[in-house]
Amino acid sequence: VGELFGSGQMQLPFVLQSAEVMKTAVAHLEPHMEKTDDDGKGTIVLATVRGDVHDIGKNLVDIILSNNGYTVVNLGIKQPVSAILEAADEHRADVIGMSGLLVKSTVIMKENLEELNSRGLARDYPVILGGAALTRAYVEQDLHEIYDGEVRYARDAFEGLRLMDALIGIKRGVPGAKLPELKQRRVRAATVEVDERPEEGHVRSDVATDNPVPAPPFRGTRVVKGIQLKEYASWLDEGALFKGQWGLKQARTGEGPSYEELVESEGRPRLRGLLDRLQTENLLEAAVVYGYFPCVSKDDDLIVLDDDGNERTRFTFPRQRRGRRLCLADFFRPEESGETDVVGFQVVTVGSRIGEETARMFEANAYRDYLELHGLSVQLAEALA
Ligand code: B12
Repeated sequence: VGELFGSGQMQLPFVLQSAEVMKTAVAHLEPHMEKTDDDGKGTIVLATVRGDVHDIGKNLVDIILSNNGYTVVNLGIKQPVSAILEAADEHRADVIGMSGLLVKSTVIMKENLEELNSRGLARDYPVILGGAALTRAYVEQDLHEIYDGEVRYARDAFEGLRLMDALIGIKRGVPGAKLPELKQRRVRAATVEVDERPEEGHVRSDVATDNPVPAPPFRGTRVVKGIQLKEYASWLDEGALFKGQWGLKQARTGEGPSYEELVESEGRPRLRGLLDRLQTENLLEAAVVYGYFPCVSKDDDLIVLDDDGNERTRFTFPRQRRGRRLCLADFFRPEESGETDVVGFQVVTVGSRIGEETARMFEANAYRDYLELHGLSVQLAEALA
């Protein structure tokens, strides 16, 4: 099984299934094995950083590392650096792993590394960083430069495992243990020309301001509950589900089943099974709040008004720094036009029961079901939207 994990050519769903088998087998054997005094293979403290709630990726890392014999202290989401460091100290961690999917989290990770520096802990804790907003160059060049210890990027849980093996190997003096070469940027970041916004005044894009303001069907909000799965299931994006969430893809070697074959043999049958289950076990509580509000724009802001024309709330959007310099605010009538525009908002949910069910699956080591049901619920929320 270890070979399968390491190869990086395995399909994620099957890797998770193997992990389930391994965990069950170990749980069965453990009572019959002799206890030893050694500290185990190594310990990692894992956390999603402050302000970030994404935990699926981190939980996969937990599954893969713990099934390969590492002790994983999984702190959960939105963890401030102080909590991470306390846990690292308490559990005498060998490595710290931080996860984050928001662009904002890449900045938090940098601050966390600076905090480790300033507490003089950098030499004690090598750090592995992961999450879709990071790039290898940002971690292995920019962050590596500022961190006084070792910091590495893991594209996925398998790379995390290889790094963990290398870091622990080095720490324990295993012959031949070494980290892979650092990635160097081919082009220096500083040479990229950025067309900075002029200092004086504000640049609006060329988006038309004279198209007719649409008449909303109503003003204010409406709540819709009791929406049946069949009303939105047809909007499910299968590609996003199978590729993005479930990790179905052809092996990198080009051998084995193609993506299309996997969709037929694994994807669709399991999708049908899960959709049936969602129905019969009544796990979905789809609901929507939507509404239309008066608004105007000012520079990069969209100002949402109440019925008396007073500011209710305001969103500030980023503006392109090049080209047409578009900004979402430009698509609404400017305040100085004297006219009022209309904006529509929607919030959707598939309810909290499904979250409780996926949490139960993770606890029960049903990893493949956990990943698939979670991914499906995310894509069903998208479909509902
Ligand atoms: C599911 C999801 C959610 C779920 C999260 C549920 C949960 N329990 O995790 C919910 C609905 C709650 C959510 C909320 C939000 N989300 Co969201 N979400 C996603 C989505 C669709 C999938 C993420 C995911 O689970 N991927 C699957 C896992 C397996 O992949 P992964 O996390 O990258 O992990 C792998 C590797 O990166 C690596 N890895 C990751 N961490 C680590 C750590 C270590 C140590 C190692 C070794 C490896 C490693 O290994 C993992 C497995 O191989 C992404 C879009 C996308 N397709 O990526 C958006 C996305 C991440 N979300 C986004 C946003 C904006 C939000 C919200 C702010 C939305 C909002 N306006 O409220 C909130 C965030 C609130 C907050 N404060 O964090 C944006 C981020 C944009 C940005 N650039 O900042 C994305 C990219 C969507 C988009 N295109 O706009 N989200």
